Amino acid sequence: MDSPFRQALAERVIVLDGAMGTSIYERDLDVETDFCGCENCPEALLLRRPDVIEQIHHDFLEAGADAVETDTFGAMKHVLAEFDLQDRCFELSKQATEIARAAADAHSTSDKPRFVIGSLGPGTKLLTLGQQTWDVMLDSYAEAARGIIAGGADAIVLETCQDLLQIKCGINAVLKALDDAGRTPEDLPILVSVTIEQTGSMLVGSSIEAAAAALRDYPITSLGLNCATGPTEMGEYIHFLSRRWDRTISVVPNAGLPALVEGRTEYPLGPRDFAEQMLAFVQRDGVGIVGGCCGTTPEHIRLLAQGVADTTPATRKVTPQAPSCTSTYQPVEYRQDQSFLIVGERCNASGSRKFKRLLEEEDWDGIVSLAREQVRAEGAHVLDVNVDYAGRDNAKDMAEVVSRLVRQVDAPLMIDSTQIATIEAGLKHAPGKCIINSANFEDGDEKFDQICRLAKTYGAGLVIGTIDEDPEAAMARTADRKLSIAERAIERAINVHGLNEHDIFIDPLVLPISTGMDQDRRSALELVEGTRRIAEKHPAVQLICGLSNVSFGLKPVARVVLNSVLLDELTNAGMTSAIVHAGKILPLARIDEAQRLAALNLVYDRRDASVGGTGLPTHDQRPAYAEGVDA
Ligand code: THG
Repeated sequence: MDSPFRQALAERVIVLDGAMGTSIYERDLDVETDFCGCENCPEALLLRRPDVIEQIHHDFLEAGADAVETDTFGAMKHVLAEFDLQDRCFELSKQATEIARAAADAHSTSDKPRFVIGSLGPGTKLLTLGQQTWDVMLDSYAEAARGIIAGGADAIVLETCQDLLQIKCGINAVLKALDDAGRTPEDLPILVSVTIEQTGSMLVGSSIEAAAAALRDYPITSLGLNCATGPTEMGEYIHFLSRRWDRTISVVPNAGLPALVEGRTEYPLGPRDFAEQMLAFVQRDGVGIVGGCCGTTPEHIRLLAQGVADTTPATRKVTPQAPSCTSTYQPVEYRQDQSFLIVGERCNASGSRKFKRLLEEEDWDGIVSLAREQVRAEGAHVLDVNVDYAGRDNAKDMAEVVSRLVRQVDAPLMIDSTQIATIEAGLKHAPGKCIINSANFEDGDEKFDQICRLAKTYGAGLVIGTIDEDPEAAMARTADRKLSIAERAIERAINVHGLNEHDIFIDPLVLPISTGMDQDRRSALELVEGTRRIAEKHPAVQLICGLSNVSFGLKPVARVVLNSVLLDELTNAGMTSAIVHAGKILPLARIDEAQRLAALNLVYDRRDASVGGTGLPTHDQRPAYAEGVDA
């Protein structure tokens, strides 16, 4: 069931109103009597001067706006708290929405229905910079959203967003408020509008590419830009969205780049130029929502609405972004052209003595350096982060490490823990799109489901290991079991939890090969074969493994050779990603031929051939299923 607002969006370009903030401050209002002493709190006007807000709505509707935004930009509890109004969050949000509703209804006709969009701004605290916690912000946005829903809004916009973590939090808050009210984002759509500064990124540093990649799996109806600059400066980003964002795009610029003139902020773009530049977005980029931010007046909106009525929007041809995770700053595609997705293994308390020591010493800068080294010197695309360590508060450590890495290292994070609380602590601090490592069926469906829900809530990819409840053989040791557990996992993650196939990383599990135990000798070849079968049947899922596990117990030089040779076999079989010590993977050309063949003998469990290089095996000695592997 589509909402009237969504129907309208499907049929025509929607014109929003112009500036609320600058329209208020243009009026000669008194801080004490009109704002109740709350300077810079537009919501405070609702207490004694609702007529001002009503008039502003009326002026924009009269000018031809299809929709007005509520006076709730700062109506979240944590912002109202700065004026000691936090207890009135719901009431003010509802009242503001009712005022907009009444104005919109008064101007609605059957061929021009008018809409009310509940506005939620960024607040005054940045989550990613640690100025507030996820939980407090979630609660705060949810309360304001409840008021907006109760007041009868047609949609909710998270606007002027400066921080992807805040957007993820805000979306979850609105979803919660909708759910509490028995509503859904289908019948009350969520719109997201980010602010790209003149620097070319959001305040926290995210590019528009990162924003689009990190937000695409959320149930939002539109993505676009507002504030900071005029239309011209937004051109490049809107053009990107036009080609790569497969839903509606919104453009809500200021009336040009603000300039400080004699102590006053002035917006240089007049109504005619503003409308002209905006119509170019409709004609060229096929944007579906246009409107004005700071400095735009009813006259700007009048000319815009008139122009839109005579303009045919471009038909867009969208090629969605390749499936990606993101750092705070940039996306990183899951499928790398000339390589596998290299996940650096060294930020792991049980996988690196150095990291463990840094963690014990709480040397956070040292941890940042180790992370940077993997990216800069070793070529890691993504960083695995695992702080599981007996005797420490793992969730606290994860929060600490992640909050530093997301600011200081430009690589997406793989949040690695066996504990749900530790994983969630990491996700609550990461603005970008992470990958969770990992879920499995060892403890049955319930824990698997909990982790899938984390992936949905925080917008993350998910590694799933081929382990199930079977007490005899929990970890799949044969290619058959690897495939069958992988299929159970893929089916459940997609059909029960709505994850994308491309966001699932199946880990067919590498077990150490040379333990001396007979059953372990086949572990690498079962892995290669399992990888091949999973990749063949599910070409869209990602395949990953913790490569270094295979060579536990061997001498360091032997580990480098075995890991590198196995990796080559795996990538040829369809492995797309691996957790590795990136600096210790050698290209095959740099491995001595005898050592390479010895490693292959180990991988394929060719017991008759001597490990070490004499009596080199031929391809004929390889098992049948290794045919076609370019060894
Ligand atoms: N699958 C998934 N995640 C995983 C694993 C996996 N995460 C952890 C692990 N396995 C992958 N990471 C490592 C990290 C380090 C080592 C092995 C696997 C390792 N470290 C050296 C050692 O223990 O000998 C220590 C090196 C040092 O101290 O510097 O081998 O399979 N999904």
